[in-house]
Amino acid sequence: MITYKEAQEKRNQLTDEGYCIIDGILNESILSDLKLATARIIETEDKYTKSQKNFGGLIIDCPFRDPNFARLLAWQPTFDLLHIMGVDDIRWMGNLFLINKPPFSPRLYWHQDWLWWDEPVSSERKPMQVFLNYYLEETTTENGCLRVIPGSHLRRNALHDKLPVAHDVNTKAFPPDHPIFEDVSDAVNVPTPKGSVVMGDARLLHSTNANNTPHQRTLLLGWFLFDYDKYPPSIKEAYAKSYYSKTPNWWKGNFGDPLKTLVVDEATGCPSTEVNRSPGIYLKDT
Ligand SMILES: O=C(O)CCC(=O)C(=O)O
Repeated sequence: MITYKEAQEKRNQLTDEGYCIIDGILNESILSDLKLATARIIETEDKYTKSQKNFGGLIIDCPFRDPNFARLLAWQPTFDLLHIMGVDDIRWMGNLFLINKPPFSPRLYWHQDWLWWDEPVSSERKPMQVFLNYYLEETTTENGCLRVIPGSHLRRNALHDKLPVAHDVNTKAFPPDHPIFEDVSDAVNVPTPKGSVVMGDARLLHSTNANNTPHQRTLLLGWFLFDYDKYPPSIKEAYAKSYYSKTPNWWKGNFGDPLKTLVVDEATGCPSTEVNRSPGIYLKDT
């Protein structure tokens, strides 16, 4: 179990650098169940994976395809840790992306995922929307581990001006020497042991290495909102409009019960902010 001091160090790293890694958060029991669940989906989606090879593999939003995904999304050791890290009122955005990098597949492109760049809160240090990447296999620079640019969630980087709007792009249209795949000098690799979780601020520039091995590697990525009670009403409303309706598709039986308290609030009718994925004046130069 992580100590209070270690949890504060993780919290500081998430705030200052935009990410942190916690090893050994998943035990063997849930890991083997998740491996079986994801293997079944990967097999069914084989055609998709093959057709999307240039996109770095399979990326599919599938929270309701297996009850073990509910177990993962409400994983108590993660929530216990987040509370020690000082995170309150955690909500779930209703998604879980299975990301599978097949053998010998290319890099994922540089991008950030913050949706509300018109909002002044975008320049604040505290993490708001955070990805939790649960790695089911060990990742290394050889099999395509995550890369990040520490601090790029708070400070403008040369790459920001060269990148197209994230997830709007057909990466097949970009040659391998395009800046979205660039080897920037301030990037760091984030190798992970299996069963670890990487937490990342939605504003952080991130990508992955290519998988240059004959083995696939898989992770499950869920988006969470930290300290949701402190969000500006315009952002809460925007999440309500985009994500509230995704969550009533609960699993059969009571698997999803622990997640019900994590759903974002319903829309209230107050003015909501519009999606703007491009950092503007609220991303500072220094
Ligand atoms: O593949 C990974 O390790 C991370 C992928 C990721 O964070 C993303 O697709 O945004």
